[in-house]
Amino acid sequence: MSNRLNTSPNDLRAFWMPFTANRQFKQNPRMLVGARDMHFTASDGRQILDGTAGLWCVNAGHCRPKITEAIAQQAGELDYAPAFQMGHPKAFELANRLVDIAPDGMNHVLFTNSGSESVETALKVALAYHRTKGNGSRTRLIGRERGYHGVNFGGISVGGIVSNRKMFGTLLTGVDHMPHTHLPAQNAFTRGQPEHGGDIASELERIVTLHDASTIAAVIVEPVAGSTGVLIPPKGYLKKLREICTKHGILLIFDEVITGFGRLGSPFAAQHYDVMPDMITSAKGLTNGVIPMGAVFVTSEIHDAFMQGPEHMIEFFHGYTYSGNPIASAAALATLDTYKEEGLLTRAADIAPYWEEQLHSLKDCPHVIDIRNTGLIGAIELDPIAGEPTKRAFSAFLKAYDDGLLIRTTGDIIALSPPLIITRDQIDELFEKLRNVLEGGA
Ligand code: PXG
Repeated sequence: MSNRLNTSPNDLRAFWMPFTANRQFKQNPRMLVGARDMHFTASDGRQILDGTAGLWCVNAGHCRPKITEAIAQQAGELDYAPAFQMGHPKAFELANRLVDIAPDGMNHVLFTNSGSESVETALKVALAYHRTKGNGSRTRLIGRERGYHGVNFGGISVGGIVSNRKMFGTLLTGVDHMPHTHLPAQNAFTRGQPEHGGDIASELERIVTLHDASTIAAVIVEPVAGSTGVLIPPKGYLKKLREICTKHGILLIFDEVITGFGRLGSPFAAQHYDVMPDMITSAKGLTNGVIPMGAVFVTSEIHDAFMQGPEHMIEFFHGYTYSGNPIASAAALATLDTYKEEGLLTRAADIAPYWEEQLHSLKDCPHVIDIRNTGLIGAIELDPIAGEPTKRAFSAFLKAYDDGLLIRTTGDIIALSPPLIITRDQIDELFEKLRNVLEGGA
C-alpha cells in the first residue's frame, strides 16, 4: 500500500487527464457537476453557458429528457448483447435511421465507440476493399496537413497536427499529406467559404503522380477542419478533390466527426457542400455526446464488394466488443428523435446568418487577426504573445470560464460550436461575454 497515492474521493492526482494541462488544472480545478440545455453548473454553483456543445458533441443541448429516459429504459431491459455473431433490434433500427438521413448512396453503417475508432475503421475498410477487388497494391493513405483524425495510430498517421504525432515514432508507413488550405493573407475575415485556395486540391494530382494511382487506397479529409482551429474549405476545393479521386479510383473519406449531425445546417457536410464521398466517419452528435458511439457510413459499392465467398465465413475481420451496444443504440435513436422533433439537423442553416453577424462584430477587439465561420461554427484567431504561443488564447479561455462561458482553444485560436438549440439571446450573451474577455486584455 505504501507506494499508493492517498486517494480520497476529491484527491485529483490519480486521474491523468486527456489533452489537459494537468498541473495547471489540479491547482485550480474547473469542475462541472450538472448540466441542462445550454448550460453547465459548476461546482461553485455558477451557470456556465456552453459555447462548445461540450466537445462539439452535445448538439441537442444537455440532459434532454427523451435521451436520458431511453438510456435508463434500455439499461433495465437489455443491458448488453454480444456484438459478434449476435444481434439486437435497436442496432439494426439505428443503422436504418442513419442511412435515411445520410447522403444518398450511403447505405451501410459500421458501428464504433468514438471518432478515433471510426477513422481506424474507415481506413481499414479502404485497404480491405481494394484487396477484395484485386487491387492489393493500393495501400497508401493520403491525409492533409493540420488534419485531425483522432488519436489512434492510423488517425495520427494521416493527421497533420505536429504535437499529436511527433512523440509517437514512425507511425504508419506509406502515408502522404496534402497541403492545408489556410491562407490568412488572402482570406482573413472571410464569411463562410474562402474565395482563395480551391486550387490547392490539385496538389493531390501531384501526389498521385509521385506515387502512382495504383498504390493509393484513400484520401481522408475533414470537410471543415475543426480541432486544428476551424479551417473552412475554399470554394471548389472539395469538388475538385472528389474529381481527382474518382479519376484515379481512390476512395474519398470525409471525416465528419464534428460536421455530422447538423453542425453546418444539413445532416452531414457532404450534403451541405453537395460532394459525395465514398465513406463518412462520425461519432459525437450521434448520441448527443451522451454515450460513446461512432458510425462509419459506406456506399453499397464498398459493402457489396465484401459480400462474397462462403456464407458461413466472416466477411470483414474487424469490430469492437461494444459495436452497436444496446444502450448506445437506444441513446442514438432517442437523439435522432430529438433532432427530428426539433428540426435540429437543419436549424443551423436558419440561425447561421445571425451567428455570423454577431461573431464578425468582434473584428475590432484587440489582437484579433482573423475570424472564420460556417454553420454554427466560429473561430477567432488571436495574435500570439511573442515567444509564448497558445498563452493568449488559454488565458482568454480561463477568463471566459470565470465569466460564465465555456469556449475551446487550440493554439491561439478560439473555437465556438454551441449546441444547435442556442437562441438569439444566448448568441448575444455569448458574444457580449467574449467581447468583455477580449477587451479585458486576454
Ligand atoms: N475526427 C475528427 C474530425 C475529430 O474532430 C476525432 C476524429 C476523434 O474523435 P474521438 O471521439 O476519438 O475524440 C475528432 C475529435 C476540439 C476537439 O476541441 C475535437 C475533437 C475531440 C476533442 C476536442 O477541437 N475531435
